Amino acid sequence: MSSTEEKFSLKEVLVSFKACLIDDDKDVILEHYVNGWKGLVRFMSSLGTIFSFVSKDAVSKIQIMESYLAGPNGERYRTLQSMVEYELSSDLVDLTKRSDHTDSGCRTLLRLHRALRWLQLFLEKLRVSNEDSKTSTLCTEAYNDSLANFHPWIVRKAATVSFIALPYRNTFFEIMNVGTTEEVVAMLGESMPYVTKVYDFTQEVYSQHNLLELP
Ligand code: 1Q0
Repeated sequence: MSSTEEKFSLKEVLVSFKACLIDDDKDVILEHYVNGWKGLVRFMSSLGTIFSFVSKDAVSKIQIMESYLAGPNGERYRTLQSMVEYELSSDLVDLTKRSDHTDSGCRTLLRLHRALRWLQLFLEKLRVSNEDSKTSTLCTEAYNDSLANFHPWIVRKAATVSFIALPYRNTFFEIMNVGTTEEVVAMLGESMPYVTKVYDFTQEVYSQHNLLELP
């Protein structure tokens, strides 16, 4: 294990979502947003190969976003607002049916954005849970109230079956590498408001531009 992996803690990942917010919480820096997701996927990998079908999809979406960020128009992808303005004004988004721009930044980020809602619900449930709470139940409830609404039956089935393999709450908290249960709860209480702000702001921008149903 490398030294960076040893130090890996969920707190550092959630801090990326704090670093996202600029201009009085009126914009989101995409580089930090993507880094937050990279950290989350790394965390998910430590839960075992059962989630590899999830991480594969998440990694491919992260890579799409990274290629835009590092590409010739990278500056246009610096923030959420600049990406939306650039892609819409340059006709780079398939609005009703996937055709010429199957992997626009807008549709790719929308998938991550929907997953962020799951994360928000799941972590909040974990924060207020007690020792007897089952992580698989919390995760399933969070999923059913968010991402599941956008997934076909077969994906929902695969996802809910994989949740059964989630470790107990204590093990989960240990993997987070934050400290005692009290410290985990405090850390979640401190960082979740930033995740919520990022989620709410993204939702607002997508809603304003009618982008919430991108194919
Ligand atoms: C901790 C357990 C992880 C459970 C992850 C829950 C999400 C289930 C999602 C199932 C996704 C199935 C794969 C494919 C889906 C795609 O069809 C779909 C749509 O994309 P497209 O291109 O076909 O239109 N993709 C998505 O919906 C994106 C899904 C991304 C999910 C990313 C999840 C990353 C998870 C990180 C785990 C963080 C753990 C947090 C720490 C917990 C602390 C205790």
